[in-house]
Amino acid sequence: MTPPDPGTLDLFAGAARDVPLDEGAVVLGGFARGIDKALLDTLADVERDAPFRHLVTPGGRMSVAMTNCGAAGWVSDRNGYRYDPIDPDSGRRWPAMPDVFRDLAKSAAAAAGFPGFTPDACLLNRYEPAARLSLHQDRNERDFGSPIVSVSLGLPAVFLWGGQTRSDRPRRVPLVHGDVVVWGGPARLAFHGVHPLAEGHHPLTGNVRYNLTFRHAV
Ligand code: MD3
Ligand code: FE
Repeated sequence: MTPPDPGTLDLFAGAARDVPLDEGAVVLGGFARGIDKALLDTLADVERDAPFRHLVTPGGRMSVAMTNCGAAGWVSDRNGYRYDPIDPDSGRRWPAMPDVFRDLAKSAAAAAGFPGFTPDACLLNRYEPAARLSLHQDRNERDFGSPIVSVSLGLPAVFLWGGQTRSDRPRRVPLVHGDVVVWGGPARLAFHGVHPLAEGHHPLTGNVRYNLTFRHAV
């Protein structure tokens, strides 16, 4: 038996798979699929200027590798987290946010009911098998009135959608290549995380999942 190729297996065969998760949160199924190669080529450009690295948080070394583009980038060290216009590894500004990234983020936000989204920070996450993100809130941005737009590329992942408190039992939401999720309004400060990535092979990314999150941070 040949395993299905995740690049061509499409159970929904082009049909929209838009799933409301909660008030203010919606999965735009496959929204970025048509421009996946452009996104990955552009990601490679960003990575050339600002390589992925494993940040250290007050809780230890992250299994997810990260980099940024845009006017500010999310960084962390033993003392805590912040948005910073300078990449601490290079001492230079983060790469500018590419138009193909910004245009996608703005059109996804508008499609989800958040017109006028002006992202100024894009955090790029790279998951290799077993990499995970424990339940957290994103609250380092100055403006909780703006949504966050997230784009999944490469291997599938199980996203954990918690509630407004850490103790709410999280729901599991599968996210696949090309899915875009928009989180705003009452969903903006929900707890969320990502299950350890399963081994796999994606035709465009190999054994890796990328996630881009667009934020209005500064
Ligand atoms: C819900 N990234 O970078 S994207 C993160 O798949 C992060 O790499 C995950 O959580 C990933 O902070 C999840 C979905 C996401 C991003 C931000 C959110 C969901 C969110 C902010 C508020 C609520
Ligand atoms: Fe997050």
